[in-house]
Amino acid sequence: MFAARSASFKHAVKAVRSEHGQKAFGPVIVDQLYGGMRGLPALIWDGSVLDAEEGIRFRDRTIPEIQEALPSAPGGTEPLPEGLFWLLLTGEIPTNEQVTQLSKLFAQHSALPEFVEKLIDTCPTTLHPMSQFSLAVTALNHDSAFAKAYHEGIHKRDYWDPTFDDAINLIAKLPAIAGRIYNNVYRNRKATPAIDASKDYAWNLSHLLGFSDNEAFNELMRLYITIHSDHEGGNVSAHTGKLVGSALSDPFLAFAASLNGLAGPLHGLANQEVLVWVTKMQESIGADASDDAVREYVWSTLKGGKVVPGYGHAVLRKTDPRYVAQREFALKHMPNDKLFKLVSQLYTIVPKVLLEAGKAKNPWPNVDAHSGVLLTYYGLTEMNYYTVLFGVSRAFGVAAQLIWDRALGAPLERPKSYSTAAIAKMFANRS
Ligand code: CMX
Repeated sequence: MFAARSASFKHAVKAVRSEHGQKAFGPVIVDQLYGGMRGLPALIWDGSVLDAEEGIRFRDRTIPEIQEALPSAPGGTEPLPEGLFWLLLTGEIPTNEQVTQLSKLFAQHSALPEFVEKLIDTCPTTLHPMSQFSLAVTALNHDSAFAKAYHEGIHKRDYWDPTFDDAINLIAKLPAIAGRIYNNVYRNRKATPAIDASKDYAWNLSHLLGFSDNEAFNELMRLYITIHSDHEGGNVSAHTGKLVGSALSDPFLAFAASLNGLAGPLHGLANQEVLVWVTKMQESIGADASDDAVREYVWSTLKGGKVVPGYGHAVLRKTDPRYVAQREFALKHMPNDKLFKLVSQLYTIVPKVLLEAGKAKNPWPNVDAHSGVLLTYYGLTEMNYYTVLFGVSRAFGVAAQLIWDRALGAPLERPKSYSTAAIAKMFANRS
């Protein structure tokens, strides 16, 4: 089915390129070279598109639309991430039966090679969970179907096939890795339970962390993994995966690189940073602080030359719909939680301070401003673990992108860099 779909999409790409391939996309200004390439049109990814005002659309569907359209677990309402993966790959909403098949496929491939288990167990518990995560994912390349097929001389047109196998294996094994890291670091190396093949992916992740008795937490994991999966192609983790994959590094190596980018505080690690910051704020000004005290604390963060974590975005110019989805979950499940009230209080204060400070182009909260409070409510209080959950989710987007890149024959990425002297010379005689 994927083979037929990608073959017909190849024709669509060919048609666009033959009609528009030589047209200019717009001016590139020197500031974009120095300014982190903001807004530079440079990549193609059809799975999701980010609009500055509206937020993310997965295959042209907003978050509320996918919440409505994707299959849920029996008795639940939140979308199953398996459905999102299906949507990213095929552009179609799967049936309940198709999603169940995918859950089973992931469960079937969930076991880790023994040496990877040992590798994780060898890590000191003081090593950041994201570093352990990235190490383990890198090591999975030992059994990469793509690397083996490439070595054996596979034809280019068939690259997507072993990439697909690797992608399924990658996503399937992440709960076992994430669970083992969690139990080693925070549960005194407690044994991680086995996957239950009759359950969905998010339930199993929750189970391996020790939270599956609480159905509301399982629902949170379903929503969490779905909305963190993909955020168009240009963000650090998605782009890194694509870039490293473009060298025909296999999906394990490419996604490990994504994880290393996600582990940065301006990207995924912000979900850890938000809780660290909020906790310090509570220690400093008390749990029931007045708006004035909170405002002053936000100002002191800015004056200390630090960012307010969870606020701002390189593309978005409105409140992140992923924040809104999590806020709605909180309003439904924990409206009176103290920390949720503080997060809501920050929502009314931080944007005004950032606007007054006058630097941030977007003063509104992003996805990371809300996730930690939800996890804390259910007892997952270990803040420096939070980005691992983001990482499990991000694999769904990066893996789908890698499969499509191999199917479309995406070339090696190689943009051009310039020296400052070259730029100065280039414009020396122009007014
Ligand atoms: N707090 C303080 N200052 C901020 C800010 C914030 N939340 N957001 C932006 N700014 C500052 C920038 O640091 C920059 O300052 P300098 O000119 O001194 O370098 C200035 O405002 C302009 O930045 P921008 O164009 O608005 O934002 P960028 O595209 O450069 O950066 C981002 C975007 C997300 C890195 C930035 O908003 C930020 O650091 N936010 C806090 C960290 C965070 O929440 N990251 C998670 C993003 C979502 C994700 O990827 O997971």
